[in-house]
Order: sequence, then structure tokens, then C-alpha cells
Amino acid sequence: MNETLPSSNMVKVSPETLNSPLSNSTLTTLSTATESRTISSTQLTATKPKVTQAPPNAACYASQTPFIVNLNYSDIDFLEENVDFIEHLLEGGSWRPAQAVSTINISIIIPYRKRESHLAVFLLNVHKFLQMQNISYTIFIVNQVDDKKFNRAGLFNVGFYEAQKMNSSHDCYFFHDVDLIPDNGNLTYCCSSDAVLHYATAIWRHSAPGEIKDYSMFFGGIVAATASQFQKANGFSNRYWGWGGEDDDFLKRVRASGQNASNIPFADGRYVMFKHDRDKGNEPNGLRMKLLGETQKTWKSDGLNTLNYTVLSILKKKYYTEIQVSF
Ligand code: UDH
Ligand code: MN
Repeated sequence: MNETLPSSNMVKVSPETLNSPLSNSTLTTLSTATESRTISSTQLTATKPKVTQAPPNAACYASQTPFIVNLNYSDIDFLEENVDFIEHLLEGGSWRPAQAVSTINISIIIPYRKRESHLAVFLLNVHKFLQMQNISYTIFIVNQVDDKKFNRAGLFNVGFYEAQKMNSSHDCYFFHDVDLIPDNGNLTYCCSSDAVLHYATAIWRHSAPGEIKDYSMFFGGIVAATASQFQKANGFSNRYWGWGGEDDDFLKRVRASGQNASNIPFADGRYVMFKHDRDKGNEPNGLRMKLLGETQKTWKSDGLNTLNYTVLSILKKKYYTEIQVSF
């Protein structure tokens, strides 16, 4: 996630203005919102509308059942005793609908280190959310167990590579922070062959409900790509140690490899984000601007094809598959 949040100075603008590309943004939006909404004033520099109409894969659709986000759990063991839908999970946090309405198979890849309470809330909500969509999925927790600086992007690469080995039928990958919880039951999780998708576009903070911030100028938090889109971009960079830059780098790769990037509309891409402190071992990466300046010439020789890691164990737990990795 980019730390440079939009200003909290909020204004109302018309839908037409909202569908305009931002002056500082290179992303486009999937479809048109029908009602006006509140966004930050930093977006008023919008210019001429230019919206990519790229509907997600039609085989993927949501339940009409309202989804109520539950933020009260903090203990994974407590889930086991109290949440019945988790009983139907297959080993390793997989689920297959009894009557498959689509053939879509999604891998949710979570970069992870020491976020137990966020993980419990994530599992409680995301299992329920995905089961309502009648899709097959597996949740992978890629746990960096070494003492090095956190490498979110490298963990995504490891997760993709290992998940593909385990489930070659999975074709849609969600690169997903553990502290973002969907709160819109009508949001569908699927990939589009037209564009790599940025999902978490409308984020409200658990600590400040009511104020929804527009993240459509960023490409962090949650992105979704097919296996071939991800491979074409050579995955994420492995060179970002500590916080920041790797998400912008990934957008550059998507573009450099001749692919499109699109936002889920603000009206749909709604998430709760937990307020949290900066983690030890994930301090801001002072080299990130320098690295970002080099992406164009390095992306082909840094990424999925230059991954260097050790898997210490793969644990098929009840709620997820844990891949313990050191770099
Ligand atoms: N993550 C971990 N453990 C870590 C670091 C990161 O699991 O030690 C994962 C987790 O999935 C998280 C993601 O990496 O959601 C992104 O890291 P982050 O949540 O630290 O990044 P974000 O941009 O926050 O959300 C940056 C620190 C903000 C501190 C603000 C203090 N006021
Ligand atoms: Mn976070």
C-alpha cells in the first residue's frame, strides 16, 4: 500500500468527473458508477473521461445474499469451535462448491509474517465471502520465517510458483494483503483476460468508519492476474526489501509487457483496512525510488525467472496452506 494517502479533505463530485482518469494516474476503471460518491479533493484534477470497459470473466458471479463483515474474531482456534462453514473446507484451506456454477479456480496468495489477529479475521470473512460466490479456491499463506527485511513482492512470487505446482488447474491468482477485508458481498473475485485488476479501490479504516478513501491511483493491496498475465510480466520484482515501491513496480511491469491494468470501480471495490503500526523488519525501503527508476531495464531479468528461496515446510492446515519460506 502506498503511504501517501489522498487528502482527507472530502468533496462531492459528479459521476462523469469520477470516471475520468486522474492526472497522476495511469489506471483505467472497469465500468461506470451510476451514482455520485465522495472522493478526496486530490482527484479534482481529472481530465477528459477515458474508461476501459473490460468486464471480468463472465463465468464468475456473486451471490445475492448480503455479506456482513465480522471484525470481532482475533483467535484462529476460536474459529474452529464457532464457525460452521469452515467445517466444509478441504485440507489446506481449499473449497469446492457442491454444484459448481463456474469452472474458475482461484488461488489467494497472502504475504505474511506475524499478523495472527489479522489472519483470524481475514479467514473468518474471506472463506465466507468466497463460498457465497460458488467458486473453487485455496488460500495460501506465504510466511517469511527468516530474519531478513520483509519482501512482500518476493513472497507473492514464491506463492504463485508453489501454488501452481500444487494446483496446476488454478488459473486466477489474487495477490492479497492480510489486513484488507472485503465488505461488499456483490464483489466478484475473478480474473479478466483483458487486464490485470486492482481490487481494493475504496478503503475505509476500521478506526475511522464512514470515511471511504479512493485508492484507484495506486496498484497495491490486492491485484488479480491470470497465470499467463503474471508470467508475461515476469511476476513481481525480487529486489524490494522493506516497505514500499514493489506495487508501483508491478504496474510498470504489467505495462512494459504490453498488458493493461484496470481498477475495479470505486462503488464495488470496497474493503475494511485495519489500523496497524509499521511492522519490525518492514521499515520503508530507502532504495525504492532508485529501483523504480530501473524497472524498465531490469524487469525481464528480475522476477519469476530469478527467484531464489528455500521452502522450509508446506503445511496443509485446516483454514489455509502455509508455505514457510526463507530468502
Ligand atoms: N505483512 C506481514 N507482516 C509484516 C509486514 C507485512 O504479514 O511484518 C504483509 C501483510 O499481508 C500486510 C502486507 O504485507 O497486509 C503489507 O504490509 P503493510 O500492511 O505493513 O503495508 P501498509 O502499506 O502499511 O498497509 C504500511 C505501514 C503503515 C504504518 C502506519 C503507522 N501510522
Ligand atoms: Mn496494511
